[in-house]
Amino acid sequence: MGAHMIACDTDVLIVVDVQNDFCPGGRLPVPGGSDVVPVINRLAGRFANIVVTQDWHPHNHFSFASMHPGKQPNDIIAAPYGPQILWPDHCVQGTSGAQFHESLCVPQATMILRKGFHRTIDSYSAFYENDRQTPTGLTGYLRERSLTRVFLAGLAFDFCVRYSAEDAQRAGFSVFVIEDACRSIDVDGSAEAAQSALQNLGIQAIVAGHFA
Ligand code: VGL
Ligand code: ZN
Repeated sequence: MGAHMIACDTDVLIVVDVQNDFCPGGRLPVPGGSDVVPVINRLAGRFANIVVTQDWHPHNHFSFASMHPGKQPNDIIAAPYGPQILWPDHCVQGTSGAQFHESLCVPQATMILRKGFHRTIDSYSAFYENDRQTPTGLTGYLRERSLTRVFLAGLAFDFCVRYSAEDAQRAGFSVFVIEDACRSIDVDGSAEAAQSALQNLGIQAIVAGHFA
């Protein structure tokens, strides 16, 4: 990846979950979460194609610790589809916490993809829900628009960005994670686990400066 790389018409920037609840002051704050906003705003000017994702849960979502008596955020429960970390209530449909950070400026984005709306399935990836089987439709959207290279930025690196990257690669896209345009939640070593998972898969980590 050269230092003067400019995105072309097969490239799409996916801006993951830059929402108030994932920023300082929100319900599930990602440390330094709002720091990605100016980086993404600058990056966005380089892309002709941008998709924005929005975590969008019903108020009684299964991933909320509040739905499981005696459980706390960060506890892990056995879901039908495997282990599920429990979270504080966050990104509830229609609330201010679910809105995008007010300084996020990507008016040229052509699609807003909402995920996590099935009450009993969490959805980290922008492509598949956590059961690994329920598609969001994003693969079809990208393919129909002949977009082949996926660039990822946003929150949180160790959950939604990580699983979006893995699914995008599995679907056959070339995947790049713009590391300084992401921040991690980092529960129980999840940031390092995400880092090595992506590295082992050969998913390329780049920095925003590549687009300077
Ligand atoms: C996310 C935890 C729960 C994310 C969403 O956007 O990374 N993490 N819901
Ligand atoms: Zn969520």
